[in-house]
Amino acid sequence: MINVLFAAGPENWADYQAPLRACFAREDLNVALSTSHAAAETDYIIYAPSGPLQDFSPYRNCKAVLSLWAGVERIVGNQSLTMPLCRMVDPGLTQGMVEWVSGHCLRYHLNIDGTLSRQSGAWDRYVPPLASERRVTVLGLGQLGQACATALARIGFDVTGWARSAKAIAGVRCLHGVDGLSDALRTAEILVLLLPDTPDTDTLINAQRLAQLPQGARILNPGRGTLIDDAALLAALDRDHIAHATLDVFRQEPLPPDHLYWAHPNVTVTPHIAAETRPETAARVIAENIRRSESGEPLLYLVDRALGY
Ligand code: NDP
Ligand code: OXD
Repeated sequence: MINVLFAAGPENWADYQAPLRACFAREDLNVALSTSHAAAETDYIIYAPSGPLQDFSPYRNCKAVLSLWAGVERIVGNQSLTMPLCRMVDPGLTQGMVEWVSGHCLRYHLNIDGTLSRQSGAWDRYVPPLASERRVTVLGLGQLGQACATALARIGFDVTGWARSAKAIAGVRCLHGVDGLSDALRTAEILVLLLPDTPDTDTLINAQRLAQLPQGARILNPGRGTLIDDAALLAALDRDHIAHATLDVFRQEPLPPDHLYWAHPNVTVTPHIAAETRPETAARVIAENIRRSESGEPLLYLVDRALGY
């Protein structure tokens, strides 16, 4: 019997219980799934940062912690976590992110906000350029950034991507390193942030880097709030260097009611909904990883604890 502890919070239990059981059965895994296994008898832990479990030290026989979240900044530095940590790479989550990013890029590209606010009776013909004339930069070319960059290139956008290491992605101009970042920013009419929250990415988008963006650039941040220096972004918005920002993630969530982003006319706030882990598809990933571990195969989506993602 394999004891799997669901420690991803009571609010998720109802949604995940049935898909997980179905996937364990499909993989022929003899699993006891519960929200309350004895610590020493727990083989795997399903984790979310919103869940109650933060001290992993009693789980001395646990073979892996399997996160339901893609971003692991709230667990990766946990000193009590001595077992392998896998993050979530879920086709449902990826598809959600592709839809959110593509939708908001098209919204900016077609000036949909401006068109909707012009219902005045004036026959004011705004003809947008074609997507091939619109330069979009995606910072972060991992599971999500790569899928979004590819989708944007398929729509026809002129896409540049940037990551820590060199990449080759069909239809995307791939850059990396410090020089690559300046190039990637210089051309970004629309900038998409899909980097993880790590010490290296903290406040990457500061005043100096915002100044490198073209006049009138727009920013989409579905990555993490820590990527942006908020004061610098607000200043760049106030002087119209940045025309608009759509922000899904924040240093403090929920975003406090008195935060300047809420009232700013050129900011759209979305409440961390860009992409949600989907129980049906995520359960397959969890079951596949337990199957792999039990048969001695390498785990999928292992987090590099030194890099922080
Ligand atoms: P991945 O780990 O697959 O990709 C991360 C990417 O960022 C990689 O391309 C990596 O480069 C790059 N990167 C990391 N550090 C640096 C750095 N210092 N300089 C340059 N590039 C760097 O993550 P995902 O694509 O799966 O997810 C990205 C983030 O999206 C998550 O960490 C999370 O914060 C956020 N997210 C937000 C959601 C939402 O609803 N708003 C939902 C899910 C995720 P390299 O390829 O070279 O390693
Ligand atoms: C995640 C998220 O990291 O929802 O999965 O932000």
